Amino acid sequence: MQLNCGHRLLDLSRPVVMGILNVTPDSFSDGGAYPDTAQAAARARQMVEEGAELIDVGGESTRPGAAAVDSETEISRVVPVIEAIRASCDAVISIDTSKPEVMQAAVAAGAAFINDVRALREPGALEVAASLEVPVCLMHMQGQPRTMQDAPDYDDVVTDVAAFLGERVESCCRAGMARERLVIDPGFGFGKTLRHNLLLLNNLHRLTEFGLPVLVGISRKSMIGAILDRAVDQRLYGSLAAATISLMKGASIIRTHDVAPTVDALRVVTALGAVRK
Ligand code: YH5
Repeated sequence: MQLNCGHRLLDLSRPVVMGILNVTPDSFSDGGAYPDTAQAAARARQMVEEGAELIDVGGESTRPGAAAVDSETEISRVVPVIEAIRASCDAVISIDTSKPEVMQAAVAAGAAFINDVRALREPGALEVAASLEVPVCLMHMQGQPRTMQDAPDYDDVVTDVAAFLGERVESCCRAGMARERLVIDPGFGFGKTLRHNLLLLNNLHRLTEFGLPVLVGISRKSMIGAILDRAVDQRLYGSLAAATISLMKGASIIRTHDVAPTVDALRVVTALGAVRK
């Protein structure tokens, strides 16, 4: 499987690592109102050197309780960073947004992949994403970020998530998007209890039945914290175990904060392919 990202083809016959680059004000060490562009681009280059092929640039926090931002604010955060990354390395830049205006501005600035935790359900997002002709990751989320962890509820979480993603894939195709440009993601932690997350991880192979690449984001998330009873800065080893399981159950793209350790873990899994017995 390959993913056509305009200036680059992503080869999905081996695992691809997506490095996370948050450009929300609270994610930068200087604590200033705007993230420092040079600092963000340097972090992106470091992740690329460590083996990331995709850099996921996000200017909206989707953590429970985070304040909403308007599209102008989000654009002013992400566009300078995308331009700086594009000018200094050839990784594929992913824009983590749900807003059509931000998708448009980010792709114009050099992003070649859209990562939408709302799976193009915001008004206008489907049409704009279709017109931009870049790959899109469709993620499952139950509810809205502010309240999604209040009372997550499913008949059968794996079947429900698969049905949702299937419906979104159909909507995208009806809007004129090429099926070959779609990626799906169960959305770990987005309106899910620990039990829901574990059921999704253990049955991840069922999502590969769409014949589309599966992206997984578990890095440092609360499910790792809950299993291990560890704070967010102590979740690396647990996250590596989850990344390893994800790959063995069919994931193609792993979204992570910790690129170098994740690349090593995934290389160990990939080594099994050389013996096939
Ligand atoms: C995802 O799974 N997640 S943002 C809380 C944490 C640690 C990490 C409490 N965007 C995903 O990364 N996009 C996010 O510790 C995503 N898939 C895709 N496609 C949440 C996040 C995080 C939240």
